[in-house]
Amino acid sequence: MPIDDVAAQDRPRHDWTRAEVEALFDLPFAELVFQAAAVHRRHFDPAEVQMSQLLSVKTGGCAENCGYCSQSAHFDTGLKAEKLMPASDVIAAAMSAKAGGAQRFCMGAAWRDLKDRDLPKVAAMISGVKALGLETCATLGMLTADQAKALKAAGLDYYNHNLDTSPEYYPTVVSTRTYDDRLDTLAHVRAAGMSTCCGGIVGMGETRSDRAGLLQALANLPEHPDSLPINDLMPVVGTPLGNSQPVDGLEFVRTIAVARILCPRSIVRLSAGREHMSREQQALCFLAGANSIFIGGKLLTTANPEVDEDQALLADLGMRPMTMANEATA
Ligand code: SAM
Ligand code: DTB
Ligand code: SF4
Repeated sequence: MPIDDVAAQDRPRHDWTRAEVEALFDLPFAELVFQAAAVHRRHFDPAEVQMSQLLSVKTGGCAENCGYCSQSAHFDTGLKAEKLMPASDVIAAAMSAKAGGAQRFCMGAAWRDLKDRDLPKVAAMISGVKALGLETCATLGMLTADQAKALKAAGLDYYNHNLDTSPEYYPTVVSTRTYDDRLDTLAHVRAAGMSTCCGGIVGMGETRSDRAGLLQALANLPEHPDSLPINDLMPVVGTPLGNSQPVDGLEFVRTIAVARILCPRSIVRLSAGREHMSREQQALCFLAGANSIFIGGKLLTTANPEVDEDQALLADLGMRPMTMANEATA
């Protein structure tokens, strides 16, 4: 194939129709994974995996009613609410995450929106973590345009704000905010010059068409998310989705594969849910184009594989940490 055609085949598209995305989902499994793996190899070294680590810097008591979340004040999940952590404790946790192999440190707060009074403390955490040589990410709920600029100025590289599911299924999962609220915050994050981390959750009782709708919405954003996390629901007792039927493992792999095809240059994260996935399912996800994971034994409030387990998995698969931009010339 002429070089121009090779380049053109993965030109970012922002005009995907639902029918096109559903048609990808409907491909025979091996054909879909083969196509996704081919896209993956054109843009990334398939042996490389980016590693992020999460810390809940403010836990529980959240005013939103996201039906999947352990931290919503609307549900009795038995989680103990905690105040915003001191910046020094967050920086100490980031230091040990770095020692365990993390490349990006993601600070999560159970807030509906960031309050200006908390900005100085959050900014101190961000600049302290950045000074350790880690990439910084935060997920703090809705932001104003000015708050996004302030976080960028403090050294924030990524902001996580998920669309979670299709626009039409969203109101059945959360009713205290709208899809448009999410899109507004994402626009502020892009305008401030930060990278976006934006994805969703499968296994919330949604249909395949909803999964297609989520990926369509992500791909049709003005810019593809820089990081695209696909979470498999961690069912939390006491939440409305605590008894959800788990999504089939092959369907989860399909979701990763379609994300990779729609957003060829995004880092696609095999996010929450690895705790209940086999090594073989995770290997299929990597083959289908996932190239990022959360490491450390805990996500925000729920379990994640231990570091030694992941080291063994990656060694057995012949995979290694992704070369980061700031290391490329070293
Ligand atoms: N409060 C902020 C917000 O909602 O944007 C940040 C924290 S929130 C916990 C970040 C994301 O974690 C959610 O958007 C959702 O996609 C994911 N998440 C939360 N609970 C989850 C669960 N039980 N299983 C899988 N993913 C979950
Ligand atoms: C994302 O998409 N998943 C992460 C991160 N972004 C913030 C959060 C997963 C949370 C899983 C449930 C918990 O541990 O509370
Ligand atoms: Fe609050 Fe975020 Fe949990 Fe929703 S997902 S209840 S906004 S912490």
